[in-house]
Amino acid sequence: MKEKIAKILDSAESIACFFHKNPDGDAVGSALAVKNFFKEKVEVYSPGIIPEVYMFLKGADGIRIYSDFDEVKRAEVFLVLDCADDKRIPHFDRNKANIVINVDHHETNTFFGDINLVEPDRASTSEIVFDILKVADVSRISPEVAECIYTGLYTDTGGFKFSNTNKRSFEIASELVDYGVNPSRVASCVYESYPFRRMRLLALSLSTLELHKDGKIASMYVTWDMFKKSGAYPEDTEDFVNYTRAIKGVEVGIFIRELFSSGVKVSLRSKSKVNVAKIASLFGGGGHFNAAGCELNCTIQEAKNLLINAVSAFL
Ligand SMILES: [Mn+2]
Repeated sequence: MKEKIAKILDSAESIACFFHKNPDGDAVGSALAVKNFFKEKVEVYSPGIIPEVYMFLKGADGIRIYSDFDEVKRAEVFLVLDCADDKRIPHFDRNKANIVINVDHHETNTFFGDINLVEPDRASTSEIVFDILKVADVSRISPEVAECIYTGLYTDTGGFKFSNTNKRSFEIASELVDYGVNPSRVASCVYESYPFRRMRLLALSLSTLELHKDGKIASMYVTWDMFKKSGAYPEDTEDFVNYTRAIKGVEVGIFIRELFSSGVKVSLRSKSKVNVAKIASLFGGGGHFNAAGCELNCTIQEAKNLLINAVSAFL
């Protein structure tokens, strides 16, 4: 399968890469690895703004942000990365490509591609992309390509902290260092380069932190008013949810962000026992065992109560 995908990508005249809304380091890293490997023939499209912390990756400033699918050019291959469902790509029109390739590691993947490479046991999509690129041509894996892949693996394992971190993660990381990655540079770019406005927002959000159910559940939220007060943007809330899980005794952390239009976006994190992807799927969302999310058309308080009740049933 990887040989087949490598061949298709290598011989294609044009490739367009896509990933989900609210892109994270794995989504951006996977796509930019492909861009930096196959160069000019690749165009990377994002349905939303790229979080500022990933702008250090080579090619990040060339990502096309689109609001309407009319802005997306026809391509021989649509390569969809780190995306469980093509419904998560707004207005996705597969008829603008000859072939859709779906490369992902979400257990909930819907196999929407013409070719589907889905490996739920992998910590990141980036490392699957790494496999494909190595098959295509190891000599073209530059330090920049390796850095994109490393960033995906590094962020999806929460800096090699989450339960998806295993021997294989470190082996891949070690291999990527051989290809020229500087781990301390990536760590500093990702976790020590936040805009100040993010910290102002975090201070406001942390004041909403609460424990429920004998301290097994923690919740925290961000309102539109807090965005206005801090000058921060929705993409600045990436990783806020991890503060809920960071508390001793907490099994499940809930983070709720008020959406501009209406409704809320919920992020769920668990330490080990609780499958939050299952809980998120009750509300039309999805994700991984320890990290998942969903959107709800209700207020923050309503979402908080709904989620606390749903999570309690799994404790
Ligand atoms: Mn991922």
